[in-house]
This record gives sequence, C-alpha cells and structure tokens, in this order.
Amino acid sequence: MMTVTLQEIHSQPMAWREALERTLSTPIPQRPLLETPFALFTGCGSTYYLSLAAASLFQALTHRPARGVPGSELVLNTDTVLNGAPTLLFAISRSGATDETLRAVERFRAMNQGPVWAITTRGDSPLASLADHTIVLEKGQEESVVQTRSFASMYVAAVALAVLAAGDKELAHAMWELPDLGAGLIEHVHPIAQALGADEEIQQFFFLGSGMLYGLASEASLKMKEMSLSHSEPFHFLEFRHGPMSMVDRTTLLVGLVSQRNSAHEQALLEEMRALGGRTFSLGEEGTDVSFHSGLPEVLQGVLYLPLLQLMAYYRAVSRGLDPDHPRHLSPVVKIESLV
Ligand code: F1P
Repeated sequence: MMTVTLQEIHSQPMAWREALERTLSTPIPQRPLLETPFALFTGCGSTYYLSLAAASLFQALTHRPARGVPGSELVLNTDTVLNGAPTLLFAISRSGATDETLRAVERFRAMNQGPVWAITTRGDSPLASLADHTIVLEKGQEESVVQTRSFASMYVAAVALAVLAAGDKELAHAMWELPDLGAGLIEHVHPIAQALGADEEIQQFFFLGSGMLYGLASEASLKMKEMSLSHSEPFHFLEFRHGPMSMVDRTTLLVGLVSQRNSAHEQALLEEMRALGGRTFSLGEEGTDVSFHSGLPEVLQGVLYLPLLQLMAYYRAVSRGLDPDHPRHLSPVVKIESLV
C-alpha cells in the first residue's frame, strides 16, 4: 500500500501548477511587490528554510535587500531583524496556525513596518485572516506531518512572487514548464532515490548547497532527520572544508545541490571529499549524477532538486523500518501558548 507521504511526494507537480495559477494568472496587488524596499520572509522549520531560499532568490532577482528569519527571531529578537525600512513581510506556513509565525506577524504589525502577505495551504487559517493578502494553495495541503508537496508548492509560489516583483515576463512565462518537467523527473529519479535510501553503509548525510540553494539543502537535511532519524547536516559548499570535512569517512554521503554558476568550485569540493574516502552524489542542471537538462534559467531550477531529496529520505525511513507518515515526536503544528 502506498503511504500518504509517498502519494504526496508523487502528486506534487499538480500543486506546483496551482501555485503558478494563484500567482501568475490571478490578479494580485502589484504595488507592495514592486515598491517596498525591503522584503522579509518568515516561517518555522521547513517554512523557515523556505524563507531562506526565497529571500536569497528575491534579492537576486529584484536587486532589493531581502532576508529570511525564523518566526521566533522576529518575536523574541525583533531588533536584530527589523531595520526601520518599509518592509513587505511574507509569512509562510503550511498550516497557517503555527504560534511563532502568528506572533511574528502580530509583532511586525505592532511595529507598523508595512504589509503582510501570507503563503499557506489553508485559506481558513488564523494566518490568512491576519494577512493583507494571502496566496492559498489548497492542492499543497497534506495529511502527513512532514512537509513535501506543500513545501514545494509554497516554494514555487514564492519564486513566482519574486519574478513578479522583478517584473520579469520571460521568467514568468518559463515557469509554466516546471510541472511537466517535475513529473518526468519524479519518474526518472524514483529508483535512484530508492537505492540511495536503502544503502545501509551510509551512516551520516551532509547536504551541500550555496546561494539560492542553501535553504533547499537545509530543507533536504531536515527531511532526512525527521523521516529517517539519521544524522544529517546542511552546509554551504565551500564551508565544508572549514571543519566539517573532519567527519568524512566511508560511511558518509555528501549530497551536492550543484549550481550552474559555481559548478566548478562545487564539483572540486565533492572530488576532494571522495579523495578523503567519502561518498558523493550530485544533482543539478548538467554534468551531475542526476541532471535535470531543463533548459530553464538557473533561478527557476530550485524546485527540481526537491523530489529526489524527499524520496531519498522517505526510502531511508522505510528501509530502517520507520513509518514516514508518523515521524517520532513530531506533530503537524507546533503550539507555544506562552509565546506573546
Ligand atoms: C511548520 C512545521 C515545521 C515542522 C514540521 C511540520 O509548520 O511545524 O516546523 O518541522 O515539518 O511543520 P507550518 O507553520 O509551515 O504549518
């Protein structure tokens, strides 16, 4: 029987498509997107990592500063986050009900810093009622605790908003190719992810990604922890030489989310780690163990990395006798009543 998690991973391209429909072919307010000088993205756990990925992409595309922070930092360390500039806050939450994210939005509102936009799968959530504008992605909704389809679809929506904020019509047009590319890719990578996930020799994972891909490497690492209870950490590629490489041995798998712009540096790092006895697996547009060959501009490729990484964590869990639908200690929504 197919688990809920596996169904959700497999069905994600239709949720990507909905994310495009809700952003690119639905009228949305343009002024805050085009004019607010600073963009802040916030969320918790997976949606914090999404915030990191989205902020770096937003800044690269719009040439306006953007930052991603955990909701708890906006609440508890507000002065380290807000800089006084008029700000567009993107609050991202699958459930729209995580206390830290809700309190973050309230704190932001109290500081009168600017508009709040939400990206969520739940239009009836507390977050949606707090926000000035909400992108609702019903097809991203999930039964499982661990975010897979929801994450990818909310990420696609965030990329589309950055593309709109940059006013780049060509990129907006090119994004529509993603769902079909994703569907083909999922079929192609499934057996590869299954084999890697079932490989009992691997004891620890490092997910490497830089620039716009660091947030996605962090999310991949979280998937591996949550679903399979395996040791797993994310790093920027070149950071790995500055200490973490002391951990490398033959039980280590380094998974490289290789970029196009820095592929020579990133591949060289992976090669060095192989020389130290580690194992590596790379994915990217071309010249990697799994290559997308999407032909899309690099800024749009991020979501293509996700299915293989999600499937690898899933199959690692299954091969360890764990139930990916019911991860240990986790619940779909974290509530902290004492947070004000
Ligand atoms: C985020 C969250 C994550 C957690 C898990 C379930 O919720 O609670 O913190 O790691 O993956 O989701 P949300 O605010 O996006 O609903």
